[in-house]
Parts: sequence; C-alpha cells; structure tokens
Amino acid sequence: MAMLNFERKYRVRGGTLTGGDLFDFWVGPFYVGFFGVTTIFFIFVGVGLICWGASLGPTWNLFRLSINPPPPEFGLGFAPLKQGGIWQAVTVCATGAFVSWALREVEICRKLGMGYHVPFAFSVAILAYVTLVIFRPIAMGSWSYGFPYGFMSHLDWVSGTGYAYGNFHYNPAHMIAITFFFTTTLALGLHGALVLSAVNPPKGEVVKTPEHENSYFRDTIGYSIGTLGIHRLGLFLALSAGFWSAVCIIISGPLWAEGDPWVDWWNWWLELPIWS
Ligand code: 07D
Ligand code: 07D
Ligand code: U10
Repeated sequence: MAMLNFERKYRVRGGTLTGGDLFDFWVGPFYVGFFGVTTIFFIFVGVGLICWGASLGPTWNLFRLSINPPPPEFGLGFAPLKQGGIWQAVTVCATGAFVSWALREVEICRKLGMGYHVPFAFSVAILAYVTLVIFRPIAMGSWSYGFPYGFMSHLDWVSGTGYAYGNFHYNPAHMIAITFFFTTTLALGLHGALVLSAVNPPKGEVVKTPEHENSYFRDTIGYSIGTLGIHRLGLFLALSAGFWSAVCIIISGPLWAEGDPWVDWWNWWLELPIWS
C-alpha cells in the first residue's frame, strides 16, 4: 500500500495514554498528542535556559559553551540559578523531554497496533542519561557529580572521571559494555552487508531468498540465526551495551572507590590461590 493511502487509513483517533482526543492530530508528518506538546514545551524551556546560561557566560563559542552543575557545597539541595541552578533546571527539562518522547512513541505504537520495542529501547538510553545526572549524583550525595552540558566540557568530565578511578578500562562493567558496543557494530555490519548482498543484486540478476542468507552463514560459520533472530540479537546487543554502561558508571564511586579504584579491584584475581 502506498504510504499516503496507508496514512489516510491509520490516521484515526484513539490509542492515546492520556488526554483523550485533545491533541490527537498530526502536523505535517508529525504526530502531536499530549506528549508531543510536553516534548515541545520541555525543548523550548530547556533550550531557552541554555541560551540564557550562554548569554551570562564568557563566550558564545559552541565548542566552549558549558552549563555546569553546582559546586559540591550545595550537596543535593537547590542551587542559585547562576551557580548550577540552570544546570538543575535543564536536567529537569531534558529528562522531561526524553520521557515525553518515549511516551509519544508508545502512543504511536498503540495507534499502529505495534509492539513497544522502540520506546523500550529508547528507555535504555534514557536510563543511561538519568544514571549519569540523577541516580549517581544522588548516590554520591551531590549534584556536582553530574556531567556539564557542553560540547568539549562533557568530554573533559568523562576523561576526569575516568582518571579519578585509576584506569577506567579496568572497570569490569565498562569492559562488558564496550564488548557489547563492538559486537553491535559487528552484527549490524554483517546484517547490512548480508541483506544488501541478497536483495540488492546488480541489474539483470534475480533477488535472492532468506534461504540464500541462511545458507551463506551455515556455509561460513556452521549456523544461521535466521532473519527474525538477527533482529532480536541486534536489539539485545544494543540494549545490553547501554545497560552495562549505566552499570559501569553507577558502581564507580557509590560501590567502589578505594585505593586506585578499578586497578585494585582486580586484586582478587591476582590473589587466586591457583597462581601460587
Ligand atoms: C548519531 C543521533 C543524533 C544525535 C546527535 C547528538 C546535541 C548536543 C549541544 C553543541 C550518536 C545531538 C547533540 C543535541 C548539542 C551543543 C553544545 C547519536 C546519533 C548528533 N552526549 N560523547 C558526542 C551527547 C555523554 C562522549 C557527540 C548527548 C556522556 C564522547 C554529541 C548526551 C558520555 C564523545 C554528543 C551525551 C559521553 C561524545 C556525538 C546526553 C558517555 C565523542 C554523539 C544527553 C556516554 C563525541 C565532541 C553521537 C564528540 C560525542 C551528545 C552524553 C561521551 C555532541 C546529547 C556524558 C567520548 N556526544 N557523552 O553521535 O564528538 O551520538 O564530542 O546524555 O567523541 Mg556525548
Ligand atoms: C548517556 C546518551 C543518552 C541519550 C539520550 C538522548 C537528544 C536529542 C536531537 C539530534 C549511553 C539524547 C537526545 C539530546 C538530540 C536531535 C534532533 C548513552 C547516553 C537520552 N570508553 N567511560 C562509556 C569506551 C575510556 C568513562 C560508555 C570505549 C577511558 C566514563 C561506553 C573506550 C576513560 C564513562 C564507553 C573508552 C573512560 C564512560 C559510553 C576506548 C576516560 C561514562 C556509552 C576504546 C579517560 C560512560 C553511562 C554510553 C558511561 C562511559 C566506551 C575509554 C571513562 C561503554 C570504547 C579509559 C567516566 N565508555 N572511558 O554510556 O558508562 O552511552 O555512561 O578507549 O560515564 Mg569509557
Ligand atoms: C529504521 C528501520 C526501518 C526503516 C527506517 C528506520 C530504524 C527496516 C522502514 C529509521 C532510520 C532512519 C530514517 C535512518 C536515519 C536515522 C538515524 C541516523 C538516527 C538519528 C536520527 C536523527 C539525527 C534525526 C533526529 C530528528 C528528530 C529527533 C526529529 C526532531 C523533531 C522534533 C523535535 C519535532 C517533534 C514533533 C513533536 C514533538 C510534535 C509535533 C509538533 C509540531 C510539529 C509543532 C511545531 C513545533 C515547532 C515548530 C518547534 C520544533 C522545535 C525543535 C525542532 C527544536 C528547536 C531547537 C533549537 C536549537 C531552536 O529499521 O526498517 O524503514 O526508516
């Protein structure tokens, strides 16, 4: 069915989570809905606050702009706007916008009668963000542990936090997360390549079937996971990458901070009796 016909058929009322028919309409290609309105609200307030924060600061240089979290002395309290309060308000807006976006995705899934896989997947990204700027700062007793909102400054934070825990590469959950990230790109590379090799042949050649795809991997590695299976695996790999990222940072500080943190953690391995 052509897209325009399909849209006419499915663009009907219903499936909303809240607000009934209010906002149950489209603007151009975009579905609006109650959560579309809250998304736009949080984007405008959040971006407005960032612009205001920038206007106070020493520069408009996009690489140097940074909205910083409050200094440690404010603990978990509210900070004055110009001393980290803007960061706190932007954090509320960003979280509000991300959660609204996920709920708008849920409403679109309901309208289409589809599963909730996409909003579920986005929720894992939101979990990683919220772990960095809400859960971990709360566990550490101060908002100052959140990352600053700036192009370069957020990189400084990653580097600084990494070195604060010795060698961050020794963090076992960081290792698992990285392995999942690498495996995700490998799987997507293989999948994109396999599908194109089968269904996008040169002019004049016939399109191949899923049996061709299965046979390719059975011939190469002895097993094919199948056409549905590769999408399940891809989703699992990608979500695991985000999940273990959240784990690797929430345990850095709240759970493990002694000595030369992540390097010393491995002492249990060095001390295993089998080595002596
Ligand atoms: C391709 C989908 C499109 C999204 C894009 C990002 C903004 C910010 C603000 C210019 C894959 C849109 C960007 C809305 C505009 C200003 C001031 C997604 C795609 C194109 N980072 N990070 C980037 C964010 C964290 C890290 C780039 C966001 C953590 C490292 C971009 C968040 C840690 C490197 C960016 C976030 C961390 C980057 C490209 C939130 C650990 C890089 C992102 C909300 C996760 C790379 C200069 C991209 C770079 C980079 C955005 C969080 C580490 C500016 C929105 C604190 C090491 N990050 N980041 O393509 O070039 O994502 O940085 O959590 O090397 Mg980051
Ligand atoms: C948080 C993004 C959420 C995004 C959302 C959406 C918009 C809208 C609009 C485009 C999680 C935002 C949307 C704004 C945009 C439009 C229109 C994603 C998030 C909700 N590391 N490290 C990780 C590697 C080192 C350190 C994660 C590799 C060093 C610290 C990942 C290497 C040291 C932290 C990872 C490496 C160090 C991390 C990041 C290699 C520094 C974290 C991915 C090869 C000296 C962070 C939860 C992620 C983390 C993290 C990979 C090196 C420190 C596993 C491959 C040794 C402090 N590192 N790292 O989490 O776990 O995405 O965050 O060297 O905090 Mg690391
Ligand atoms: C997949 C797939 C598959 C497909 C697919 C795809 C996965 C096999 C069938 C999909 C994949 C692709 C298309 C490939 C490319 C995708 C990526 C590389 C991922 C990254 C994506 C992007 C970088 C694009 C990001 C764009 C976004 C998020 C859209 C932004 C839009 C809005 C914020 C508007 C949203 C609308 C809402 C909330 C409600 C509607 C309301 C209105 C329209 C009212 C008007 C509002 C305004 C004028 C204000 C808008 C404010 C904004 C934009 C912010 C302003 C910011 C400032 C700085 C000022 O598997 O199958 O094929 O296709």
